[in-house]
Amino acid sequence: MASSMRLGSAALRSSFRTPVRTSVSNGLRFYSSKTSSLKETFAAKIPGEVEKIKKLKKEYGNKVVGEVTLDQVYGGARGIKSLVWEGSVLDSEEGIRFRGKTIPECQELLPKAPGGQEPLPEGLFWLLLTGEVPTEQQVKDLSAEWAARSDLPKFVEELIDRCPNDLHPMAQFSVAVTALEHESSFSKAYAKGMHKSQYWEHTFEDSMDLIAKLPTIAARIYRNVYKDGKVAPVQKDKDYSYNLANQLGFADNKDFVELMRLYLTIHSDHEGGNVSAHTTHLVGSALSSAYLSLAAGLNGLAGPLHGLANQEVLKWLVEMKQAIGNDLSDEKIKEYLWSTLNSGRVVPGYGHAVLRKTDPRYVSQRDFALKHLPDDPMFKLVSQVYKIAPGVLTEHGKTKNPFPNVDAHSGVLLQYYGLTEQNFYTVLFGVSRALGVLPQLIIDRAVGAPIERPKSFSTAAYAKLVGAKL
Ligand code: HAX
Repeated sequence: MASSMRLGSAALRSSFRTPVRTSVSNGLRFYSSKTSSLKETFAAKIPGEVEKIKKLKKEYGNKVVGEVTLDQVYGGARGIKSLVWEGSVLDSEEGIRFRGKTIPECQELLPKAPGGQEPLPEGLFWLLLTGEVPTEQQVKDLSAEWAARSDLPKFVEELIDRCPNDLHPMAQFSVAVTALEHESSFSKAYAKGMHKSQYWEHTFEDSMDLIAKLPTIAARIYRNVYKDGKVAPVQKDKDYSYNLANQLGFADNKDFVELMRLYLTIHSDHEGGNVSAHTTHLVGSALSSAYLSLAAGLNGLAGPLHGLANQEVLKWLVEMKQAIGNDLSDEKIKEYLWSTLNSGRVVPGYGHAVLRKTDPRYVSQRDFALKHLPDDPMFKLVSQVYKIAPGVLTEHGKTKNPFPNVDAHSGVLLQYYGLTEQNFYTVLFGVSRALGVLPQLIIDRAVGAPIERPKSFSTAAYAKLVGAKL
């Protein structure tokens, strides 16, 4: 690995000194000098990052960073330190920081659309990949870049169109992203015989293409399943979130567009151990392309204990509303929460594997609701649940975290603007998640991260290891 890092750094230094303007170079596509601006910013950082890791490993490589108990082995690897994730770190009390910045700090620092108040997710992508807050112009260029790359191959459009309407939107999403493998610059170059130093560039190109196409894929699924099947073309002069909102059919409402900007920013990254992030990273470690890696991550996001919880929450809230009507008294909410728990189900949107306080992603969505929809009956219900559920869950005594996570709020915001089809919600989550997991995939390939291969044992072997007689 060390030699590939050395070669990578040298090759990068020479290949990125001058802006690349050609449309095809060494099998890599460059759309304009603007493209290389993000690429150059990132490329300039690689030698330093590689050096840092090398030094850390050389000087501290044999230091112990933690111990592992048998409980952790059988407990879903909770808390075991074994992953590297540069974009974000999750503190159990404080919540997520993106490159050291809290959500409110990102809301303040990242560029916004003209007249907008929420950050543009383009800026977050830049921050996650490079560690730097981009300028407004850099973000504008990135919006244009993604719009320019957004066309879907015909066969992918047809593939989506042929999916039965009752195939879950997340399965359709995964099928479409997997099929884009056909376009993979990485896989084509690998098949021809590519040098390790080029891995990251092809991963970068694939990631940029993939991210650019996600809104069109998402909108095509939505319009096919729930509307007339017609998808508006991407507007090349508009930002990513505007285009997603417009293609879904909701851009007439500028508050919905703002919601998309916030939503796509805050759902992107939540460090490396969650199922979608870890899966994308793991599959990528086998040198599967960005398309195959993200598709795998999306399949994990589609599970009800992970991303699908945002669909489950709204379904659960709607059922609760039907059951209790307009009586949102503490007693009624408490009763409903207990009926959920007593039927052996989890309260969706509550609890977390790492967090032990209210998720700041929940808080930022609550702030949005307080600003834009304070009188919405469903928001009032969500607020009441927020007041009562932590006490009930604490009394129930199982969950380590009785507070709400990101999924407890998102559905209520979407339904307020008319996007009521809950089964679609996780697709939006998936579009956002790509903006968090793909920067790490590019970084993985740039620093020469190895194929992942933790050790497993059988129960009999663990018993022997700890000296147990079973
Ligand atoms: N309602 C009822 N019981 C809950 C609970 C909840 N919201 N959260 C946890 N528990 C239970 C667990 O099921 C577990 O019970 P058993 O011992 O009987 O298996 C016990 O409390 C201990 O769990 P934990 O250690 O607190 O939580 P985990 O790390 O095992 O799981 C989960 C974390 C998020 C999966 C869990 O809290 C949960 O199922 N929450 C509801 C679903 C949800 O909101 N998922 C989205 C999480 C955020 C996310 O990934 N978004 O994409």
